[in-house]
Amino acid sequence: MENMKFLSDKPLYITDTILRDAHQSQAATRMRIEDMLPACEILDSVGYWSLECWGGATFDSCMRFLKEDPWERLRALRKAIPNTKLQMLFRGQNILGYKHYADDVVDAFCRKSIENGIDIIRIFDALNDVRNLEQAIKSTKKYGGMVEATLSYTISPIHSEEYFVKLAQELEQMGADVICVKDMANLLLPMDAYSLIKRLKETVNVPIHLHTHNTSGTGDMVYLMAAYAGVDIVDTALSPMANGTAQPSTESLVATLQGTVRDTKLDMGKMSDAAAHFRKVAQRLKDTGSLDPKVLNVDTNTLLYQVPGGMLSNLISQLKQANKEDQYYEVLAEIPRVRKDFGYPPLVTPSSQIVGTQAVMNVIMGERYKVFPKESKAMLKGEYGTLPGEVNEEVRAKAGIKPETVITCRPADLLEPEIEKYRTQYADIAKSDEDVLSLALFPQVAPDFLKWRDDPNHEKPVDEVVKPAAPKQEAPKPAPKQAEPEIRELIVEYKG
Ligand SMILES: [Mn+2]
Repeated sequence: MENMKFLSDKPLYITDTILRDAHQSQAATRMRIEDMLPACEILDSVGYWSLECWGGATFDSCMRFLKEDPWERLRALRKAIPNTKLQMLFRGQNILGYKHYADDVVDAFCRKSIENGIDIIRIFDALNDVRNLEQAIKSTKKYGGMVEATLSYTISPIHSEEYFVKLAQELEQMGADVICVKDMANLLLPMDAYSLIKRLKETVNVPIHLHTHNTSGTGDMVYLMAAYAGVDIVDTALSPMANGTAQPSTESLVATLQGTVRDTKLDMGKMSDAAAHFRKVAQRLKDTGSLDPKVLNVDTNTLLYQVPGGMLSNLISQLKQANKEDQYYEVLAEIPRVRKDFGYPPLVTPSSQIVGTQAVMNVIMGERYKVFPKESKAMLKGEYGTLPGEVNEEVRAKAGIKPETVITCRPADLLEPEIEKYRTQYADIAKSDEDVLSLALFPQVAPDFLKWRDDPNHEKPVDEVVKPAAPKQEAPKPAPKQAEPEIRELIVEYKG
């Protein structure tokens, strides 16, 4: 140990993801508010820096699968957790949806999130186009929230350490209170983590928050090396839903650092009590088939193909549906090629769905780029922002996009204010501004949900029990009406 020196002497702060990313990554975001509330008092007393509990896929999942009002969930959590900061994940100009929204919608969403109980908003953009973070950063600050501006970490010829250090400087200048390194696919290796965190600490003044998963089995080592390099905060999950596609376990890291200068000072006894509760929840999710134990295995394909773990399981189920399971490895090999043609976007919602779907189409159609889902075209046209690297112009031409029509301004500058339009459109079903936002983000799901919610005779859904060995089941979806396939219909629930 003589050669290893901590580059910080402050306690390491912990964000626990048990209420959001842990079950999003392991159990298709199926944890319900009833699973959370009994443990809230104890979670609130552990001493966490924050609890991640909202945003990401939880909003969609609440309405689509659980028949829960996501806003009501947030208010219930805030009431039950009065002392610990509550944190959410926010996709920049995409908010919690899959397309760009106008600035007034982004502003209203930040405002309502904070009013209903959120303290910290982690804001990312799939392409790391900082213009897509501008409005969310501005609005979060305006309503008194803390901004965690985020680097979507990936590996490519474009994404060097230098690239991320420069990006972090930019985000600090834009007003970030904290910089998050979001390694959604567990691609950041321990030695690279040490080097990157050290550089970031030397370059920016705001705290650095590291987020990884344990998909490829390196997560604990990543956090230990980052702790040595002086990272301020890391994301872990309580042990019952830790590891595999979720975060490394909180208790293991806390124990590792005990007695060092970076001792987290978190209460192991209280965490053990909270874990006893979530073990039961994890068991229920296993019994109902939402938590497939396969996600707990180390999957080193992530390291080989640079594809997030959740994306792999989705590819398998998509190929099964198309009866093309035998082409799994062809699709895996096609993903990096599509990614290169598209200018190396990091693979995170929604770019992971877009690149993944395009790769599936390229393989199962028997001809590359015979079909372009409309989201692929939008991405190549610049509608999601500037792609990090050079786009293959032949591919762009095949998609029918002329180079001179590619959008180079901030995409949201082309959008007129939308919130009044939504308010009018949904006047008959929206009971609040929060409802208007739910409807604006999920027009296919929210109307039915709100009708169900406001029906005094509605029945609570019962868990559909899936045999443990059976594949995950999705709610039946209406057949797509468009001529072009819709991402959402083809590939659902990639995890980010
Ligand atoms: Mn994540």
